[in-house]
Amino acid sequence: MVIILMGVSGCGKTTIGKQLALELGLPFFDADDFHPKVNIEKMKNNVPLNDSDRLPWLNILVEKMIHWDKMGGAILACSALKESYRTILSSTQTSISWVFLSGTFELISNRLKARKNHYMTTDLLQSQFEILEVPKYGIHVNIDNSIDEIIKHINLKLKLMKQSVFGVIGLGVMGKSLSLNMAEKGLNVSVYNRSEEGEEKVVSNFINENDTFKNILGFNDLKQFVRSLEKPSKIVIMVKAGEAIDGVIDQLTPYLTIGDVIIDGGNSYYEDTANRVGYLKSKGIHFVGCGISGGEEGARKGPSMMPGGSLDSYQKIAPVLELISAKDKNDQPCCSYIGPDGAGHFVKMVHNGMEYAEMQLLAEVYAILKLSFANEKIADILSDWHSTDLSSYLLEITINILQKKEKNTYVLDSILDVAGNKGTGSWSSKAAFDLGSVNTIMSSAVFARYISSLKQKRKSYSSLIKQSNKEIDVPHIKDLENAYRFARILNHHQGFELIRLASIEYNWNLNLSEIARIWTNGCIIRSNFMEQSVEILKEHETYFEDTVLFKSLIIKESNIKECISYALKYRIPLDTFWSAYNYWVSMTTENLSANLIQAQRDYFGAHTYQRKDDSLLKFYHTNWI
Ligand code: NBP
Repeated sequence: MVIILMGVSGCGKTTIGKQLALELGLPFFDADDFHPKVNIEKMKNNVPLNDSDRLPWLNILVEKMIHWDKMGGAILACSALKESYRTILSSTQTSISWVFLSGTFELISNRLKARKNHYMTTDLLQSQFEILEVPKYGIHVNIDNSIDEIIKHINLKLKLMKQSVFGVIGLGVMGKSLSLNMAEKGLNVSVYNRSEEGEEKVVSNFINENDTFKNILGFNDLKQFVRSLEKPSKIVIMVKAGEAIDGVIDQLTPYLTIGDVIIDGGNSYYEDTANRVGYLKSKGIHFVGCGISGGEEGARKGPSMMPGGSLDSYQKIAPVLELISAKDKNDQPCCSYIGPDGAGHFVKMVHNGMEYAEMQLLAEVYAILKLSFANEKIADILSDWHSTDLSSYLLEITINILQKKEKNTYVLDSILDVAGNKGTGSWSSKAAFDLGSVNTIMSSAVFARYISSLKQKRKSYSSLIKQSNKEIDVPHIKDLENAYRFARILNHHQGFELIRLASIEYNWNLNLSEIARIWTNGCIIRSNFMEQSVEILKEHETYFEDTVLFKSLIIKESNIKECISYALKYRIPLDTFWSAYNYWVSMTTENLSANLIQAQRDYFGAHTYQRKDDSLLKFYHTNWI
C-alpha cells in the first residue's frame, strides 16, 4: 500500500510523512523529487507548472508507486491538489491510502512565515488554496495539533482502513445483515449501494446507524469500493435477482482483475447463474452463485449457505462463508460446496419450493383448527407438536404468530388472506416439469398462493355458495398431527427427488445428505426431520427406500384420509394435503388408469403403446376405427 500525504505547501507533508515512515518502517518519498528535468528547469526559473507539465511527472509517480507497492509499500508526500491529479495516481491497481492534511490559510501562512528561507509568498499560498479540491474520501487530519497527535490519529485511521476482506453490494435487508454478520466476526467489510434519487443516503445512514462497528467502510463510488478490498477481491452482490445482477456485474467488471471473485447471494435463477459463470470465466473472474437462506435474522446471525460454481472459486471464499454461516449440531458450518455452474442456486430454489409447501401445510392445519378453536388454543396444540419429532423453525414461528396481539387483538386475524410470492416456488415447479420430476406438493402450494391472490373473485363467488349451518365437529387432533407428519415426509421426499434428478441430468454429483446437513440450521426449513434426513439420505438414495420410514407412511395413510374427509365435510381447501395423499396413493398403486391415456394417444395420434403381455415392451399401434 502507498500512503499519500497531500495538502498545500506548508501543511507539514514532509515532516509528518518522514515520522510516519519511521513508525511504520516504510520508505519515505517526496513527489517533487521525481519531476522530469524540464519541469525542474521551469521551477528553478520560477515558471509555474501547468497541468500538461505535470502529466509526465504524475505518470512517473504511477510507475514508482507500482514498484513501491510490490516492495511492501511506501509513504509519499505529494500536494495532489486537484482531483484530476489524484485520479491519475489512482489509475494504478496499487492500493492507496489518501491522507489529507488540512489547515486554515492563516495557520499555514503563519507557519511558513516562521520558517527560515521559505520561498512561498502569500499570493502563491493563496493560489494553492484556490485550486485545492478537497477529497471526499481518505483520512482527513487537522494539522492544528502536535505532530505526535497527528501521527497517532493517522495510525488509528490507517488501522481501521486496512483493506477489507469482503465487499458487499446492495444494502437491502439481506446485504445489511450479512455485512453486520461479517463485521461482528471481526472481518473488515466494505459496503456499497447505488445512489439513485432518494437512495443517496443508504450507505451513510447504514454506517451511522452501526457506528459501533469500526470495521465497516461505506462507499458510494464503485471504483473506490473495489480499491478498498484486498486482492483477490471478493464481492458479494445482494441485489434483486434478474437484470439488476447483470447491471451490477457490468458496472463492476471494469474495476476487477483476473482471479477476483463475485458471489451472487440473491435468489437468482440457476440457468442465469450458469450463464454468468461461463461469461465471467472468459474474463478470468470467478463467479459463485450462492443460495442464502434464513431471511434477515439468518443473514445477521448465521445463514445456511449453498455456494455453486467451480470448486476452485469456492475455495477462495470458503473461509469467510464458513465463518459467517450457521453451525450444525456438531459445530460444523452450514455451508458446503454444492456443485458446478448453477447448482447452488438450483438447490436454494428447491429449498424455497419445499419451504412453500411446508408453509402451506401449516396454513392448512390452521384452516382446519380455526373452525373449532381460538388462536391461543391452536398455539397450544402446535406447541405440543413442537415438543415432538415435528419440531421445526416454521412451526415455532407459527406458534408465535398465533399468539401475537396488538391492542388486545390478534395480528393474524387482521392480516389479509392474500399470499405474496417472489417466484422461487414457481421456478422449482418449472424445473420439476423440465426434469420430469413429480413435485405436486410444492406446486400445489404455489397454486394455493395464486388462488389466494384472487381475493375479489373469491369474495364474489363465495356469496353464491350456500353457507352450511351444520354444527362443527371438533377435528381429531391425533389424525391431523399424523397427517401433517405424513405430508411433510412426502414433501421432503419430492424435494430431494428433484435435486437428485437434476444432479443426474446436469452431472452435478450432488450429495443429498450433505445438503440436508447444511439445512439443519440457519435456514427456514430447518427441523428435527431435516436432522433425521441427514442420516436417511446418507444410507438411502430416496426416502422411500428407508423401510422403517415407508412403513410409518403406510400407518399414517388412515390419518390423512380422516383429515381429508373432515375437510370435504366443511369445504376446507387442503391443496397440499390432498397432493401428498394423491401422490402416495398413486405411488403405491400398481395399476393406474394410464392404459386409457395410452389408448387415447394412440387413437388420435398414433403414438403407440406397450402391452402388459409383452415382456419385451415393444411398441404397438391399433387401427381404432
Ligand atoms: P431488498 O429489496 O431489501 O434490497 C434490494 C437491494 O437491491 C437494494 O440494495 C437495492 O438498492 C438493490 N437494487 C435493486 Br432493488 N435494483 C437494483 C439495480 N438495478 N442495481 C443495483 N442495485 C439494485 O432485497 P433483499 O431482501 O435484501 O434481497 C436481496 C436478494 O436476496 C434477493 O435476490 C432476494 O431474493 C434474496 N433473498 C432475500 C431473503 C429475504 O428474506 N429478504 C432471503 C434469502 C434471499 P436500492 O436501495 O437503491 O433500492
